[in-house]
Amino acid sequence: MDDIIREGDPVLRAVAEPVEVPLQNQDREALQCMMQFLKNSQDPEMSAKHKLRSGVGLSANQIGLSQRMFVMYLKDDNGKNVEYTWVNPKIISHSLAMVYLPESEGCLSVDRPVHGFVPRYESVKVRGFNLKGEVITQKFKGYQAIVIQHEMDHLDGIMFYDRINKENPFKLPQDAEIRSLYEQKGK
Ligand code: SB7
Ligand code: NI
Repeated sequence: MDDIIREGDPVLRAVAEPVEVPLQNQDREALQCMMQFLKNSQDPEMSAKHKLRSGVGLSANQIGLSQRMFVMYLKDDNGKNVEYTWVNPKIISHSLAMVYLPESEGCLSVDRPVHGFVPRYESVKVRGFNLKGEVITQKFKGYQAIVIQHEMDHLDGIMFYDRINKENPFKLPQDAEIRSLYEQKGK
């Protein structure tokens, strides 16, 4: 955790630079290291031994690299572990409908609880490069879409709490269809 950059550091507020593709060895190694961190953070023994906070995503500026890349390691809808490495990702389309996590979001770079709703698109289509430098286009919905948008925000110097309503943290946008991630669609 000592290597994770915390809020207050300007690198978290900078717009990260595009990554050279095909990937340089050092960039590939950084991504592999970030992925290993996420896996360790979710491994009970490893996380206890090294006092790690569990994380499902990590962007490069959170380890001090102002580059447009991040990793994700989480369970898909079938409970299967999936891993993604994204380099120079772009959201090429998204739903109009939005969702929020009722328990709010957290961030490895933020050491305090932050309450409030963070509106996110319910689904996003992302195009970018993977670790091998291949172009990938993939659609994400629900929790994975929320995590993707949290990480993409990091690349633009945006923190999740920037998107929480300042007057009332639990006020939802009026101009969008929005529901809790755990509520049925169309409710
Ligand atoms: C809840 C947690 C995350 C994203 C969206 C909702 C990831 C937290 C770990 N990170 O700080 C990644 O940037
Ligand atoms: Ni974060």
